[in-house]
Amino acid sequence: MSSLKVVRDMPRTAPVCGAIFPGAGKTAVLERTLVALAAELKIAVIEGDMTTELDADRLRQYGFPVIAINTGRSCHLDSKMVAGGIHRLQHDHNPVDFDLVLVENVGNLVCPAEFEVGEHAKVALLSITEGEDKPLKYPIMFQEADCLLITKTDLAPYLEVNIEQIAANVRQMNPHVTIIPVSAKTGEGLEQWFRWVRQQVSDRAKLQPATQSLPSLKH
Ligand SMILES: Nc1nc2c(ncn2[C@@H]2O[C@H](COP(=O)(O)OP(=O)(O)OP(=O)(O)O)[C@@H](O)[C@H]2O)c(=O)[nH]1
Ligand SMILES: [Mg+2]
Repeated sequence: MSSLKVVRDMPRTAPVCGAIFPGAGKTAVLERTLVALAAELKIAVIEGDMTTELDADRLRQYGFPVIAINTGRSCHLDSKMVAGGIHRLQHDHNPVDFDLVLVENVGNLVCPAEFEVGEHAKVALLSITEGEDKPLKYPIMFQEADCLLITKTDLAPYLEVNIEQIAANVRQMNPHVTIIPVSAKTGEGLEQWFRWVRQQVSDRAKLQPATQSLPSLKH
């Protein structure tokens, strides 16, 4: 079985992959998400970084399993790495029956968009500090995303940035993407993000009822 299929067949999960720009606020949004959804969902995190477990350590304090994957010289996670992470989850938490596996990809604006990891939904994050033109200059991630979080909206009063224009540029690339402006600092927009995550999990649960074991990884 290919590693892509292993990830896609992960029972009752909706892996979400947030991946764009170092420092866009991926880990900050994940921290908020773990706190907000702790009571209702069993969550695991696969945390990809080129080096260090700094982000994984930030997330471990919330009590959910966090698998750290160092990609070394590679600028993105691939499906084999994520499948390996899922099997580590299975080994440490048997039987695996997670409602949601969140995957933080390496912060990078090109590579993570080009390599599938088998996620059921892809979330891109773009900070308002990056400017309105980035969706036009780096279109691939925006074309691939199911959801775009426009992050750090609390900084809007200090910047000359037009959030409506960012959203319009993204829609030009991808008319179907769900766009949610958020601030992990003030909490603005996060309720809408949590609703979107819950909806992904419930849609996925309807498609694939829970099972008690994972498919084996052969490659
Ligand atoms: N003002 C403001 N700062 C934020 C917000 N979210 C994150 N930050 C700050 O932005 C910096 C990067 O946040 P992270 O959550 O580490 O970003 P990341 O995308 O996970 O970064 P990498 O994993 O290194 O690519 C930190 O200094 C955060 O405190 C926000 O909503 N508002
Ligand atoms: Mg991070």
